[in-house]
Amino acid sequence: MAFVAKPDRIDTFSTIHDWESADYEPTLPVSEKSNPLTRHIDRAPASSIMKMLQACDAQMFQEKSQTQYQRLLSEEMVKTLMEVAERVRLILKDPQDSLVVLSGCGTSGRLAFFMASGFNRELQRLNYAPVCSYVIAGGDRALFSSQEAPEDDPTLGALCLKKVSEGKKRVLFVGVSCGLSAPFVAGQLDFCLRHPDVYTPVLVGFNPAHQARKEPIPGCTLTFHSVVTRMEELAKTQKAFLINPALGPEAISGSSRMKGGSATKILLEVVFSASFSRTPVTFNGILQHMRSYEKALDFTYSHSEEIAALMEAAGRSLQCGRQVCYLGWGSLGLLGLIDASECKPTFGADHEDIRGFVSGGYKELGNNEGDLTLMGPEFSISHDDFLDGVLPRLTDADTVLLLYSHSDDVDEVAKLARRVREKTSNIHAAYHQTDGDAAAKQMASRSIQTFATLGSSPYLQPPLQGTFASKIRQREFSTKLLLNAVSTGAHIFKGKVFKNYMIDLQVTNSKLYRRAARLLQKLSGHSESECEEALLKAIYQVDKLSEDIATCSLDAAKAKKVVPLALVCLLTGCSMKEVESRLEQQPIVREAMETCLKSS
Ligand code: F1P
Repeated sequence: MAFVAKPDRIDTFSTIHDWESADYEPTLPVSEKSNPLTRHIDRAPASSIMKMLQACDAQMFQEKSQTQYQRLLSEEMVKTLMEVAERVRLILKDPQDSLVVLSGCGTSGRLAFFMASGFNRELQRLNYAPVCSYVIAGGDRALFSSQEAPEDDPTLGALCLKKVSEGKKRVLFVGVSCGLSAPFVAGQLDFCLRHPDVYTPVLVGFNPAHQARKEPIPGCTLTFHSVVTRMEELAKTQKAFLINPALGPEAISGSSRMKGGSATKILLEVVFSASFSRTPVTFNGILQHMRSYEKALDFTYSHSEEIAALMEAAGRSLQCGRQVCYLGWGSLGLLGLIDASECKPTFGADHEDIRGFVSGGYKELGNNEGDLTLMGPEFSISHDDFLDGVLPRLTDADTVLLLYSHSDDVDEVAKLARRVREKTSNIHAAYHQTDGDAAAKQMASRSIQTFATLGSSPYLQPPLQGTFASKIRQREFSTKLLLNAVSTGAHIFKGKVFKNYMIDLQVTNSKLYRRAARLLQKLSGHSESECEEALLKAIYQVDKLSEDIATCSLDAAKAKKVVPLALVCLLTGCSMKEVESRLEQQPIVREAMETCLKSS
């Protein structure tokens, strides 16, 4: 049987219309649509992947067109950001009884942690009390490992929010769900709406309100959409706030860690830095600050050639079953940890494939639950852990990427680099220099000498504007883009992407289950119920479904290559075991799928 992809209506379609057209994938919210720009990303060389990612990221800053969509730079959006910034100021005036809580699931929760920590550091530097807290679905273990199941639990969300804000009289709650979809966040927003005397809810996401998820949440009368509708009503009197510009579809369909994560970082940083400043919050101030991220984006992609070389190096390592390690300092190190942890649910990666390590480990992070090292190998995150557990096994087939800036201890960087070089010549660095002062230049030239023998090493020096803090944040933004490009590209080379779909995603919560079922329908042409049946069989690795499987928790489902298994079973009618052994013979999932299908 030939590979039976459903006739791809979009192929001809997108040349005429773009994603904003009302009839482009009309049943999908923007955050789940496939991006016409990246349809052939799975077959592209690194340089073309970089061009596609650049074009996709640039969509974030496109101005509002004639369509229904609010955009990042829309007037309404900027005004809402100003209003939220004023609310943060009220919290700062009364730190004893007030609190800001940032919360989300997966990447959104990790960024909530990342920003809450960064904002608190900045507040202390400015002699304010640190008023920011974070909640991540699944607790701190979800900061560095894939824990998607708690995302489905609205009651847990509300409980966690209640716990973190116990005793406070005024709470500004910022819930992030890129797809306006996570029940955990819906539960938190509902809790705020039921306690308006204390809580003001702010929702950050990247779909218009009418595209919020309407799927019923088991055991609960809420839907994400019903909560958003209530918020819209209250937003008219500024008792709730919706920050939900459309960014355009992700480069890899549904991969909200990319643009979704980037825009979350931009929006919240713009709001919070406006509120921390001693000058009035102004429309132009907010707009200019957002535009500075656009400059940082352009600057980052001006280094596309070097980033493409890093992507190729990382891809070669993954292709031969070896490892990519990010060794970072400060917040750049934390971004490395975050990028690495996202690869598991997105690409079905093993936690060893791409790993992050940060100098100082948990001491540097200051997370709620402290040192998690004893929870297992995934939670070993310090450079010492790298030296003890990974360095001895490194070879030239592994890729190491150092992430640091001129304000880090460059001697320490050089020392670690020397030790890594003894084991592998495949070492690279993404180095940021933000100031033109003499000391920084001297340090930079020292590090350039140190790394003269390194592989591709983009020296990132964005034309930064603004305060000390905003320079750091743009440097982080630039690093996030670089890391997302490297890990996405490397997994494309490993065959984990088909067209622009993640074909080996982990199916560990209801959103991912729906996404997988939809993909099966698209690729096989089979009915919804047939695809769901095949998916459940693949998840639980059985040829016949029993009654109780439908009620099983997806959390318990740790099967690998679920979507490829289900697809090949659907199209060939072969047993699970047969398909499994065929897939094992070809480790490149994309090719395995095609080979199996052609030969059946
Ligand atoms: C949250 C999230 C993503 C993750 C995966 C599962 O999405 O955990 O961060 O990559 O797709 O969902 P959202 O609530 O921010 O849309």
